[in-house]
Amino acid sequence: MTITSEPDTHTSGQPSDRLDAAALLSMLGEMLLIRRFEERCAQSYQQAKIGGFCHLYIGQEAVAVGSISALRDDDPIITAYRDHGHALARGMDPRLAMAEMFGKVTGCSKGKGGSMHLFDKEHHMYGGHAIVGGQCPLGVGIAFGIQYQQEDKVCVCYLGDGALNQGAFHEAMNLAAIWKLPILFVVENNQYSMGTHIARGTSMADDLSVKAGAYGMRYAECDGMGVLKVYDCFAKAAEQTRAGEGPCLINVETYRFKGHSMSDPQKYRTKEEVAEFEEHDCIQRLRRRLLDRHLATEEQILDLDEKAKKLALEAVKFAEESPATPVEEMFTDVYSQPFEPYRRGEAAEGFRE
Ligand SMILES: Cc1ncc(C[n+]2csc(CCOP(=O)(O)OP(=O)(O)O)c2C)c(N)n1
Repeated sequence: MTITSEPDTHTSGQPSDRLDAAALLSMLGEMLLIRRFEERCAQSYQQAKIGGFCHLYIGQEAVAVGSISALRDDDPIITAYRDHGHALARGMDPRLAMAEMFGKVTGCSKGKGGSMHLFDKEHHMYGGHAIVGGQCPLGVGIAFGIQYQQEDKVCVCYLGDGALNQGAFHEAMNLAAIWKLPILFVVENNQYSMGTHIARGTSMADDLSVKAGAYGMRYAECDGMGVLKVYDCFAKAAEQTRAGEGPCLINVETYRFKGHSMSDPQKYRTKEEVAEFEEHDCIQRLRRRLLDRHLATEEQILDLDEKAKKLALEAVKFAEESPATPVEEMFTDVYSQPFEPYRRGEAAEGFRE
């Protein structure tokens, strides 16, 4: 499977054939919002307004937007720390996402999670997890809940290619397979795990289907620089899982245009390599398709971009003007039960009763 720079052409009879111009423009708008939002994140980080870690999703927007567009609104998703794109594609208010990164009390996790722990229960986005592969068993738990309560939902669990080599991933794959859980494991295969190329750190890197085969699980793969390719792949995989066919491992080939995190000198790859992948930019591919097929005008697309820039700027303003998270918040939202072992007295007594 190779990444191409073709403007999202594909054979007919695909689920995306049913998407009209408005739906395609909406997908383009979401990808633009993620891109512009992240450019503001980078700027704010450089201005020391964002602390801690910050991992940009720029280049990978088609993965979150294409996959989430193919799901139902209440299908739960869970991901790793490169989570801004998933949160926005899921419908999180960009202001809450930015305020979270600024450590403000108005953030989606009251400023206590930061960039790596965006969370939005209302939009069925269950994090943002910093431990590589840690979201996989959690995703299996969500999928088990769906099955146990006989709900008509599919959980989507995103992971980086680096997580393929974590024990947690394999334990999660095993349980999902033997219990036939409604979950899609999605490898956002951007080829690098920090500075390690997948070919150097992962066995059978050129054929990840063997990882699914080892667990008797379905496997699919798609070009992650084409939002409609991603959409088609997920529409089919989700439909099969919803029909009771169990989990699926999906390998989405993509590329991150920026460093692993904000502090990455990128000595492990050449500028030429990055430039080559930038030629396949998912935003440009969908833009070209819309223009070539006369589904949108240049002006409409520019308007969308202006809107995205405005929303990103408003998010920064909102975050800047919000109050910092007060220190007392350190002890709230730690346990779901009112048992707080670091506090003696009434709360703990009440819980024991
Ligand atoms: C269990 C664990 N080991 C190591 C780390 C340090 N670490 C943070 S990100 C990362 C690379 C993961 O790469 P990948 O899964 O491919 O995701 P990507 O950054 O490409 O999105 C590592 C090793 C960690 N967070 N958790």
